[in-house]
Amino acid sequence: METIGADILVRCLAEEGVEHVFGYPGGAVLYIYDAIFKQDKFQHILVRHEQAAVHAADAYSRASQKVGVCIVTSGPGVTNAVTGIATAYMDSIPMVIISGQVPTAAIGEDAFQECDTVGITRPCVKHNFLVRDVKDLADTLRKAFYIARTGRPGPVLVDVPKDVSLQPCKYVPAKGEISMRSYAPVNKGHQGQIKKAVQMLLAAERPMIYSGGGVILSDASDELRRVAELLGAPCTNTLMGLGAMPATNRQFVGMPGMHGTYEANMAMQHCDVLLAVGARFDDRVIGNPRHFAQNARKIIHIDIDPSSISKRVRVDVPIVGNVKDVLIELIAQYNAARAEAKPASQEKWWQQIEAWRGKECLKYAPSDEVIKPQFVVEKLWEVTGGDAFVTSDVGQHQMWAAQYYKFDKPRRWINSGGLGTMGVGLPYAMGVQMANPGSEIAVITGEASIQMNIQELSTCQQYHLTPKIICLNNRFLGMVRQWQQIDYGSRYSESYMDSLPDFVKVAEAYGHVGLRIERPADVEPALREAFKKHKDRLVFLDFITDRTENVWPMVKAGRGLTEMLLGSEDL
Ligand SMILES: Cc1cc2nc3c(=O)[nH]c(=O)nc-3n(C[C@H](O)[C@H](O)[C@H](O)COP(=O)(O)OP(=O)(O)OC[C@H]3O[C@@H](n4cnc5c(N)ncnc54)[C@H](O)[C@@H]3O)c2cc1C
Ligand SMILES: Cc1ncc(C[n+]2csc(CCOP(=O)(O)OP(=O)(O)O)c2C)c(N)n1
Repeated sequence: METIGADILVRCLAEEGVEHVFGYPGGAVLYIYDAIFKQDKFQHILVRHEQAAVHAADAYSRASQKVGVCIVTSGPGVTNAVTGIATAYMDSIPMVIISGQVPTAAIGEDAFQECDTVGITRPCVKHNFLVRDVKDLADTLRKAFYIARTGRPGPVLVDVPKDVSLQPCKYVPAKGEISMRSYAPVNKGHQGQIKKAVQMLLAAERPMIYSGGGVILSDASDELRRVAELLGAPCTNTLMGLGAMPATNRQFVGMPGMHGTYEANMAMQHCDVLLAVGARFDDRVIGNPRHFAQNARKIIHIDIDPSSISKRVRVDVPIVGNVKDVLIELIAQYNAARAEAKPASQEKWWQQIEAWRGKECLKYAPSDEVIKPQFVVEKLWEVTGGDAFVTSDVGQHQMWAAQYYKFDKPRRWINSGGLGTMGVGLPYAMGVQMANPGSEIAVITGEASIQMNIQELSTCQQYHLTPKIICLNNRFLGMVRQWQQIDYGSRYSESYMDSLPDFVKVAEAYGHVGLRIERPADVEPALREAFKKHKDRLVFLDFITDRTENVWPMVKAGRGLTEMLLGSEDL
């Protein structure tokens, strides 16, 4: 039956099993919105700013493993969305962004609300398409979903000119899985390479597992835990991998890197075999690469993207493939091989790790007078039984959340690692709740970050979204202030937060509950009130915290991974 482009688009989304779409309308997408009005397969969530639509769709994916979907209009709709797209791209999140475009005949004419969407987004998408003919629309959308979720995942944008959404065409349902000659990601790892890795691991006296976001994206947390048990090795999770190995497991040594634990960084530096799984040797993780290379160790690197391998650090055994497939094969081969070759003893290695752990690098000075931000996160963990979905913004609060909320499950910790985008916290919570209705959700944020998308309190009211906002209010751009204190002679250039609103009143104005907490003794009761008494309300908890608390440990930019500052006494 003949229909129009907009209707085909909507049917393709339903075909992909899409249940939620985040978006904001405008002239170029009005036929699409008209088709949305006439369907009942998915719910559209109207945000208050396009940036938030992309972040919400991104978090929807992070929390559910589905492809997130959003729709924006041409011109400013697209440019507003770019920060969200780049954020998802840096963290390899599968998403499809549908953007409206001016009619094909007007492209290049400086038409009203025209921008070169394909050009603007090219460096921050996995792929993008401009659909010029309605006959290509369905196939293009199917390819977009396929590219977004396979291989190294990422955002894919489909630009749809207004006339294409109106052109008549026949809708033909999809026939089987897409195949593309020019795009064929490899899932299974090379058997010979896996064998080499197994031999190396069997001989290792100081093995170390360094796992990252790729484990979560590949849904391979169970396999990771099995490998860790089999090897008996310590395991660290990057900021993007938290929850893949349960934080309460004895073999977990904390996060590595700039604000990682002493024991994780020492083990990364001093191991003899490093098994890197779905992690990309980011500069915030390995510190100065020359310092990292000083210690001789063998590196095995499992990654689905060949371009990630030996990009920042030369590796000895590259294994290109999907983490889950490769770990399953590695477990089988390891079990078969260890019958003949006994693994080397790790007794001394574990004595050393326990000695490093004994430094208790995350210990902080408690206070009865002023609220310590770390204390709030610890209490949040207790009150939520360690089982909440936690989104965060970017800054010191993000690091305290990562350090003190012990994530035992994957996809519970939702934050922007690669781009480090302030303003994601609240829209991320919206996406998480749409994907997991009924779950407890906390947004750990700062008084600066929350103001970057605070208008979304209105979206939360409309769709009855009820995250608990934990604002660690230090009246500073805290992370900037910390760097200025340490590296710029305490010259606090423009890093204070003046003229702050009364967040309690702001929350109330949007129809929510607001609480201000100023004393340590009130922290736990306030959290209980928010999560129990106001279970079905959005609660904004404004915690007035210690102004000058710093995040420790810290590896300064450019320094070696083990050249750590453990506290202000090291300054
Ligand atoms: C203020 C701030 C401070 C930070 N400090 C730290 C810090 O102290 N420590 C820290 O760890 N991070 C820190 N980060 C985060 C850091 O910037 C990086 O985002 C993060 O370290 C990258 O994590 P990752 O290596 O796990 O890679 P990701 O970005 O998660 O990349 C995943 C890798 O896995 C691969 N992959 C994806 N899917 C698959 C699959 N199915 N199979 C196989 N491979 C796959 C990808 O190709 C990629 O190479 C900080 C960020 C901010 C904003
Ligand atoms: C969009 C954006 N602009 C600027 C920055 C740089 N930046 C990183 S952390 C930070 C301060 C964050 O302050 P706040 O939200 O109050 O959190 P705190 O560090 O105090 O916990 C800034 C400005 C950023 N990451 N993102």
